[in-house]
Amino acid sequence: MAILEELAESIIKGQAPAAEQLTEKALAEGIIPETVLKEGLIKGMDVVGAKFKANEFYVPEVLIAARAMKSGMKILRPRLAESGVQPVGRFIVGTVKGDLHDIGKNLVAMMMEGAGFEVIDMGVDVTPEKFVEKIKETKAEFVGMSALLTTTMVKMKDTIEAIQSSGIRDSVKIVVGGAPLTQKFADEIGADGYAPDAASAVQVVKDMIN
Ligand code: B1M
Repeated sequence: MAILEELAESIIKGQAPAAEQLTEKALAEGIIPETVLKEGLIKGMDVVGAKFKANEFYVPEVLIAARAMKSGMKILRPRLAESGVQPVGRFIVGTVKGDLHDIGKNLVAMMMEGAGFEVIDMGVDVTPEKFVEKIKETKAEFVGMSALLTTTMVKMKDTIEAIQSSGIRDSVKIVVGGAPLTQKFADEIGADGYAPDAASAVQVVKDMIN
């Protein structure tokens, strides 16, 4: 299936128009949507994630690749829905209360989408109550929190406590990340996982599934 290799390559190179056309072409050739997703789009984003982790790609390359993936997903999403393909999992992500930094959080969201998750992006300045409401509403299995300020990272603890006291702690796995964070801090506040970068966030969540 050379076309799927071409599609993966278009994601890696960040060629949005090619990604869109190749997705259409692959579907027109009769390749099932799930295969186009896994062997084309996700495969491409996997390479992007690995390159980012190895410092071969930087933030701009990842953003451009994510844009290409979105062009492909635009074509694929309705076809996936028709064919009843379930996402790998549901992942809520947001930057915590008081914090407006969203570039890292957006990278995490894009990488997770690229890995086949349904991503519910709550944006920035998300209060503990809003996280709780969204978990209840969407029944997401995973929650990701981002913080870039030493003054806002403590809000992660408040959010975990709010999730705990609303009785839904056992229904979600919580992953945290952001420049000032450490594994030690994540352990102290009772998170289930910590990821130093967006590619690792995907791996941490996948490991939780396994
Ligand atoms: Co702000 N800012 N900023 N800022 N800003 C920092 C973070 C700072 C380190 C700059 C500095 O002083 N050297 C400093 C924080 C100091 C501290 O607390 N330790 C700082 C400050 C002080 C502030 C203000 C308070 C400044 C002021 O107004 N006096 C203010 C706060 C506003 C607020 O949030 N309430 C502020 C404002 C801003 C801008 C709005 C101007 C802008 C944000 C724009 C935006 O995000 N849309 C901004 C920016 C751009 C930065 C820097 C320059 C870059 C941050 C960034 O996007 N990095 C930053 C200094 C720096 O880092 N060089 C700085 C790129 C991004 C890809 O990395 O977000 O770390 P990062 O994400 C990484 C990982 O951390 C991880 O994955 C990503 C990589 O793969 N990751 C996760 C992130 N979230 C994750 C979640 C996960 C897993 C991994 O799981 C869920």
